[in-house]
Amino acid sequence: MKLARKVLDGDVKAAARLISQIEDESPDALEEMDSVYPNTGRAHIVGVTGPPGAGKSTLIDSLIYLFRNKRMSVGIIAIDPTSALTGGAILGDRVRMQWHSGDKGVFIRSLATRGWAGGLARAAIGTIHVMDAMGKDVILVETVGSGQIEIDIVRATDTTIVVLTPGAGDEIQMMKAGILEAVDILVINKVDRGGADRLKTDLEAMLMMKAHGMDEWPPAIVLTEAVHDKGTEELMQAILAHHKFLVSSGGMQRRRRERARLEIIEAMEGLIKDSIRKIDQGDYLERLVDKLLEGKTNPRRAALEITRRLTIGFNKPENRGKDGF
Ligand SMILES: Nc1nc2c(ncn2[C@@H]2O[C@H](COP(=O)(O)OP(=O)(O)OP(=O)(O)O)[C@@H](O)[C@H]2O)c(=O)[nH]1
Ligand SMILES: [Mg+2]
Repeated sequence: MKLARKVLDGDVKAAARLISQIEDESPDALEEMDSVYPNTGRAHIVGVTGPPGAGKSTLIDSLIYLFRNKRMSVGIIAIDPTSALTGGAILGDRVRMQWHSGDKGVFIRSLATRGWAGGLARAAIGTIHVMDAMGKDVILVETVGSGQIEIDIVRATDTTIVVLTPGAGDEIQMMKAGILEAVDILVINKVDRGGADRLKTDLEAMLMMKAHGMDEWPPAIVLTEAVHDKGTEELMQAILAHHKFLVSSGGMQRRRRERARLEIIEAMEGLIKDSIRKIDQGDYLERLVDKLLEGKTNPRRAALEITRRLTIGFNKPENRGKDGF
């Protein structure tokens, strides 16, 4: 519980260590998080997604300044599912964003894939909670691409920003892949390259097809030139306006509920995967394999037998504390 207490006091080093424990799925982190969870729910969580190189980090860099000017503290989480392979993008983000490293109101953390994608989503949500408990007013989460991780992160945020650039047809494809359903603010960046109006018209047409009820937020489209810091003030205003809308419409509560549900499901998946791994290591599975080969069981019956055993395992008093059962 020692780290958590320091995190609640805004201690950056303690927060960094706790996040590493979360990434490593350390049992210590579980215990620490017991003290963190009750102190969350205050921050505005903003997801910034879009294709590689769209200008997400450059925009976030500007947003940090703008929020700091309003005396709001900021947390940044840069998630790169490919960095395990390339190692490049996150380093790039660090180099740019370390500008703010002397500022106590800014906390930046990168997360990379180590294992399965669900693990990364889990680590991201844990990191969001840590920054929230530290007292950050806004937490910006940058993700690249359009894979499952995006969808999971989008489900974990209050406001979803999608950054696009003119002249890229495949970006529209990404929108069709489901992100459009969740988008709150669409940014067309690199307006200096030309073709922004055309993209804007296309996007407006797509958004028109999405039905909007009276009590729904109509997605905003903001044009920016991140490298020249143009349009970024409008982007910040759109973020603040969406936050205000969420609070007054009850949408915030709905999203938080969805996030809590996602976390329980992630935790269940993790628990079950761990158990399967354990069973895979013992000879119990081998005995079932023998039985199957001898024609004494079938795969479904064997799986049911394992599941029954798991349930018993979860309910054992000595496991109760550990796994939260
Ligand atoms: N011409 C122009 N270039 C821009 C603009 N905004 C960003 N860039 C450049 O685009 C490149 C990519 O910018 P980043 O901010 O790293 O983009 P990103 O979306 O974070 O990239 P990844 O994290 O690698 O996916 C950089 O060289 C930026 O300087 C803009 O408005 N106009
Ligand atoms: Mg980036």
